[in-house]
Amino acid sequence: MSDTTSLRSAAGRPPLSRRGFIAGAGAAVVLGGTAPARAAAAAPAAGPIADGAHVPVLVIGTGYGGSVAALRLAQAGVDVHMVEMGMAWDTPGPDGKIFCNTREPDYRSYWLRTRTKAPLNYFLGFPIDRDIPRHTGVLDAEEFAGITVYQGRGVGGGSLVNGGMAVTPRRENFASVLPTVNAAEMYDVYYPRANAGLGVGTIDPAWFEATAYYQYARVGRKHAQRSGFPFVFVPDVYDWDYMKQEEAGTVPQSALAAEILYGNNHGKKSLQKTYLAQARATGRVAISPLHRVTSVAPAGTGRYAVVIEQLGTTGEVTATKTVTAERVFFAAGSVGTSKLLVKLKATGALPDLNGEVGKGWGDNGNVMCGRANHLWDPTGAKQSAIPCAGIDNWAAGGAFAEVAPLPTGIETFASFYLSITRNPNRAQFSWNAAAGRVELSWQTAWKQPSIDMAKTIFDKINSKEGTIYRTDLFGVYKIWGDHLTYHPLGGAVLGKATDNYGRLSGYSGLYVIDGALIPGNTTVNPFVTITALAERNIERVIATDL
Ligand code: FAE
Repeated sequence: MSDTTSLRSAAGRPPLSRRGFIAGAGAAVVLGGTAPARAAAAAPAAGPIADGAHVPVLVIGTGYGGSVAALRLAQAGVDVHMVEMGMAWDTPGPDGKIFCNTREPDYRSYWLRTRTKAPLNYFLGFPIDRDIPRHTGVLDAEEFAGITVYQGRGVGGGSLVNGGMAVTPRRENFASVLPTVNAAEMYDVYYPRANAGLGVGTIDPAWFEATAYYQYARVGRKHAQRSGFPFVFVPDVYDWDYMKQEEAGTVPQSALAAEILYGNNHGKKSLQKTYLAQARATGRVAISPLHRVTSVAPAGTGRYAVVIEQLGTTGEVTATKTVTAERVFFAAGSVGTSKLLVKLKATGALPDLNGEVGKGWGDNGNVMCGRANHLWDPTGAKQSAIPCAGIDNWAAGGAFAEVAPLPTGIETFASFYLSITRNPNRAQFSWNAAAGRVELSWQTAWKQPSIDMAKTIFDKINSKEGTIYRTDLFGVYKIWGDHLTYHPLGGAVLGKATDNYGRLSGYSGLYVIDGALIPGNTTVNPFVTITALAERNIERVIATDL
């Protein structure tokens, strides 16, 4: 599957590696190719995409939107090349594991940083970040002036680093999520299709009640219910049977060994195990990891020229390639797609993109906080890293709070929450020509509505329980984690920067198919909605454009 070769190295240092790639079908098959053309392409390509290659379809990014597009196009008989700036993540490091855990972040943890940037960066008032070797690690903490945006880097995108919480928004809220999309179609066809494709399941309620690893969630439930808030189980793509076996000691531990933020070695059904595995099995999908797209521009005769930088594992550019494609799908995530489109419009590569490009970006109202419980309410030294439940106060207070783990390995008496709130603020990406970079107009103060909405839950719980907020998790005497988001959405909004199916305005054959389409908020965790929308859009594109 990959040629990445790892050599043992000193602990914590990156192994020497040749650049990895995943080779599927050959590239040069005409869109909708005939059977003979297909047979000619069946031999796996011998390496990553070559300079000067022509491909029918090029997909930028291998997260949810990109994976759905690749699978459905391949099933329709179209050969696809996926270009991914992150690594393949299919080869163990010196410790025999592909990913490191949250307690011992090493060179694999962060994307091109020399110091970790943990979302929860203080403990007991002390900073916990540490030095690490610069490496193309799996989690990017991308810093803009007013917000740090966490994103997955590698084949599988955000599915490599996320909590796997697979939540379909309540139907009554859908109109606020995607106002131009037919809700009946989404709930009858595309949400079910996405949930099936992702392998979504729910925790066994009896095991939930019994296991020490969800004591923290049971404490969260008790406090929510005593204050009159609905407590709901949340589906997840983690293999719940595997987690039971982890507890029984019959398989290697993963969720129960604090593996989440920097990747999960076993039980989580990331896209590599679902959509991308199916896509590769068609023989029509090739993936080039450690390849970053920097430009897309018309090349005449209905083709686009795509400029790609090949990266080494310390981030150095080792080659620059230009390939052509008849169709290009932007699936680089909300930030990646928006940054590319804004730059390409401003610098004259794609001048006919409309003025909506870069607009309508939101943080899904993310805000974090912790509560200090009484000594008779321990949350457990053992905690599963996979969240399984939340507190739903959306209708009354504009907040849905995930009861999140704090898998430190010691008893903290802390309850920890990631709230998704109805924050109305929207930011815009713009090109700073002098600095040669794309900037985002978000301001930290714009989190205040999120804090106010989260307080509708936690002020009440604190008052009922006689407890207080933790002030030692995000700094010294700082209650709110208001500096970040895990859920970037928007920047190329459906029906504004694109038509109602993701076709970019101004350019036939260019599409957006990721979180950039969604205008800033999904009311719950976003990847099921990103996947379902991609399923809807690609079905239409295959039916009408190919
Ligand atoms: P994404 O998955 O981000 O994929 C984009 C891909 O494009 C990435 O692999 C990039 O490396 C790649 N890329 C970017 N720029 C380029 C370029 N120029 N050239 C080549 N490749 C490029 O996009 N959501 C949930 O629903 N439930 C959760 O429990 C949850 N937990 C999360 C926890 C964390 C720590 C984080 C960071 C996110 C979490 N999310 C969760 C959010 C979720 O992962 C995110 O919404 C989706 O991954 C976004 O999907 P996209 O397809 O838009």
